[in-house]
Amino acid sequence: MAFETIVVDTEEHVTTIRLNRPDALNALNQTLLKELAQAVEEASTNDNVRCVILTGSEKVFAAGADIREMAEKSYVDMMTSDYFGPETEAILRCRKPIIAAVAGYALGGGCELAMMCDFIIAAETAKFGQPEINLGVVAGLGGSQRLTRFVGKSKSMDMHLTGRFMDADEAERSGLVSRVVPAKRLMEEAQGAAQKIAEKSILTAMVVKEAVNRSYETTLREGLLFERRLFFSLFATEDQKEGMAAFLEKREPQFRDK
Ligand code: CO8
Repeated sequence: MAFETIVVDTEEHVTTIRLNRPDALNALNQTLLKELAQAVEEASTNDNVRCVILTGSEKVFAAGADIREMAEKSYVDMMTSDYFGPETEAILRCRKPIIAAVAGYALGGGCELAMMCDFIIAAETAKFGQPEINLGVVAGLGGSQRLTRFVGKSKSMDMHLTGRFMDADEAERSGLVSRVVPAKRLMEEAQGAAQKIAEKSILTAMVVKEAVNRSYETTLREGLLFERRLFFSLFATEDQKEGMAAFLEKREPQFRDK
């Protein structure tokens, strides 16, 4: 399927979605969000796909929501269209793991989009920020909530109130990104991680994603109970039998997603 603002490629069970609006530094407009939601939904429901990588260019992941598109909108326009709402819901509904591979700027909605993914691998060139305050607005795609959960109140307030950018080292130190690699190795690293995930049982990977995400939505007590129930439930699967048998027989497991 041909898209206008993204490039999608599926190889060896991994779908790579590349944001592609170079003239606007991959700014997120309605077309891009709709296309992205469609590509993620397709990957989520395609049995051949086991992991998704979301990336931008070498210079920029995404410089935020498209300021040109938003500038003249009214409160009523935003409210009645539920601007970006259904599209981001579609991304969050994806049951397959999504890795964000970030080089260059990930600002505003760009930073928020990366944080919607399951984890972030950053190039040394990555720069994260929530500079919406410079435009007279606040984060609107989860920045005030997710960044605060990632890096804590003090750093999140600093980022949102001053609009300053965080480099890759600081992002790794603060827990925003899982790994930092030289820029030229970014896609290799992301693909390596995606391949590792693709080798697992997709059933188990989906359960892992659900369990970790639940930790952001619930109390510790409820989360622990939820995890325990999921753990028990996996004993109803062939992949649990295969995984444990393979360990005991000192061989690689052959998962069948059953
Ligand atoms: N929207 C639209 N166009 C953009 C954006 C953007 N966010 N960012 C850059 N561009 C465009 C520029 O206008 C310029 O276009 P042109 O060549 O036609 O003038 C082109 O991209 C190149 O940009 P620069 O010349 O500025 O490039 P620099 O390398 O000098 O600077 C920066 C790069 C630092 C990234 C700079 O472009 C910048 O600060 N961009 C804006 C960053 C920003 O403020 N992001 C937050 C946007 S608001 C947001 O994301 C809210 C999300 C919540 C949505 C909620 C929905 C419910």
